[in-house]
Formats: sequence, structure tokens, C-alpha cells
Amino acid sequence: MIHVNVYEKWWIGLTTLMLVVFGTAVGVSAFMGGIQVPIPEARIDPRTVAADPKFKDGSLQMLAPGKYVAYVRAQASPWKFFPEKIEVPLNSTVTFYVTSGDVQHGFRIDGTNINVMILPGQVSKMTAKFDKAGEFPFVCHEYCGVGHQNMFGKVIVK
Ligand SMILES: [Cu+2]
Repeated sequence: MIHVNVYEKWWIGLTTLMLVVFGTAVGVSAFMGGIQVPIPEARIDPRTVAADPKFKDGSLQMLAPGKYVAYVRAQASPWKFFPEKIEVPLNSTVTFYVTSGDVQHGFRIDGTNINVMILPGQVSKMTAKFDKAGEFPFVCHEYCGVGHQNMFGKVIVK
């Protein structure tokens, strides 16, 4: 039997306990808190995305009552989101597909768990359910150039 110092035993116990606590926190937030990792859904040519019918001005499609798909394009110079306003009825589930045609941007919608980095050439996918009426502002949270502060929009839930 190896002799383990009493302090070492305490540290082994403490670090094991911390692993259990952190593992539980990750598990609870993932499965009960609805935390989702943005999925890189597809690749798209960033040179032609501004001409893509879904991403050119952005778009919102209704798949079924209460079920929507939103295509969002972030652009630098002029700095803005396409579309800047997304309007859906109360209790809608919206799946967002976001991409960029130029530089790296960010996309975070207040009051939801949507928070993703937008990468040129990659289409990222996230889903949120809007079960409260109101306005949910979204912003670019990755510094993307001199007009970065102008990149915002909102989801309007009626
Ligand atoms: Cu941006």
C-alpha cells in the first residue's frame, strides 16, 4: 500500500468534488437549461452570399404555424444585418441560419440563449422559442470594423 500524505488526500478529495460539481453544472445547463452549441450547418461561398436569394436581404419562412426559419446575413461596410427586423407571432419557434459575406461578426439575441460567432463561409444554426411578447434586440458582439456599433436589429414577437 502506498502511503499518501493526509494533505494530499484532502486535495484529491477536493479536486474530485470540484469535477463532480462542474460536471453537474455542465449537465444541468445543457439538458435542463437548454444551452445549445451553435451547429455549423453548411458551407457557403462568402463571395456570392450577398446574391443568394435566402441571404441577400435575409428572409423569414413559415414552415408550419408557429414554426419559422430565419436567414440572417451580417455585413460590414455598410455595417448591418439583413434583415434588421424579424416579426413572428407569440409562441413561435424560430430556427436561425446566420452567415457573413465578409468578416467575422457576432449574433446575440437578448432574452434567448442565442449567442454565436458568425464566420464568413459558414452557415450556423440555432433555434429559439419566443414565448413572451415584446421586442428582442440582437447585436453584433464581435468587433468587425469602424461601423460595428451600428450592427443591431430586433425580433418582434406579437
Ligand atoms: Cu459585425
